[in-house]
Amino acid sequence: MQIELIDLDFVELPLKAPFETSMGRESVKSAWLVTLWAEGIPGYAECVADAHPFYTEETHATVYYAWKNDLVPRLAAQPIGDPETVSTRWTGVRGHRMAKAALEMAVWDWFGRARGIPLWRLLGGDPGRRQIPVGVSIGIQPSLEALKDLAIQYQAEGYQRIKIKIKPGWDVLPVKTLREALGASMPMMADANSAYRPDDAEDLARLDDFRLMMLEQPLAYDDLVDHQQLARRLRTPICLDESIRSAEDARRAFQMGACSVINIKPGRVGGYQEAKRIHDIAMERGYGVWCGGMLETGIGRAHNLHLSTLPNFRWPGDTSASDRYFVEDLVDPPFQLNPDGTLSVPEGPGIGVYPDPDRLRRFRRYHETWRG
Ligand code: OSB
Ligand code: MG
Repeated sequence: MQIELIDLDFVELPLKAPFETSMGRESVKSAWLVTLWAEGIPGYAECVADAHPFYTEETHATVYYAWKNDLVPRLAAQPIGDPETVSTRWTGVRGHRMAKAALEMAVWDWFGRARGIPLWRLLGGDPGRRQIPVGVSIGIQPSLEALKDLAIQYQAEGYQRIKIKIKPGWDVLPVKTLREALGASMPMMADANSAYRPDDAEDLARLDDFRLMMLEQPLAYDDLVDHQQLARRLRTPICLDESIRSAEDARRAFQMGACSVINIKPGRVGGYQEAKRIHDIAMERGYGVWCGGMLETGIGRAHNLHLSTLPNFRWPGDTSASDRYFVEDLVDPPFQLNPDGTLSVPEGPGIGVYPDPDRLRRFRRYHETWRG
């Protein structure tokens, strides 16, 4: 394929309820949507960068300039024969993984559409995994009562695992409350988004009483060493999110015992190719992964479901149904939770969904077209 045109759409979708974490509070989901055009066929992806550099350092602004100055000129310079080769176009360009990922993932979607096959096939997914087990990630709530009500509601809807956001002062009591409310057998976990310091190990060890499946990213966003020390101290397995940006990070983390699980988000690690490498490194070493989320619209959600068909995605993902986030998603029909707590992988070519034109018009705040 030779990229002929790129449509950039900046969208804002109101969230049903604000999402609060140790990093802050969000009431609106904003994102760049990328559409690559070649031979009259589109390739869609959503960039997971946020407005502010709280989760990683990337923002809508850094993504825009990385695309404009470095990534798009390299990508559009010559035809692309195979989506596996996309990352070789930006050899020497450091960082900007979310910006790289959106372009690479749009190329993968394009190849799926051009060949008339669903993306999961192109990625090498397991044909037996067409329904993806999913959980839900619950933000910090105004009260224990509110948390309990929400978790019970999601459990009743059929979500297979409940994850809650924690921070110092909102950890042991919320976890204890939920364990009692949801019952001994409900899979539960907690995500701190780097809210703790190594000195907090004693407090974190109190979470060991509640049989959490894992504790996600308790310490610094760029750390492996302190997590290694903490992992020795806790019975609860450590899962890393922010700290793992590449397959090399994954190799180091497993080698030193900094974690025993990785939350894979293709946007965080630079795209599908790197995500697959991390998946494979974990599998070779006997560890599992699961697919995280970034409150994506239906476009990013579809991408995450296709990735989750790979065989070593062992735990329910954060890819919840559209109505957990939005009154109206960008895609129509929205993603719905099956009664067995799964989301179905879309079956059409590529990611199998596209932005609804009417909704895109209503949610779009800015548009730009680039010619290749
Ligand atoms: O740390 O996994 C995270 C949302 C935004 C940024 C970071 C994270 C999250 C979530 C929610 O936990 C995942 C989702 O429901 O998409
Ligand atoms: Mg996380």
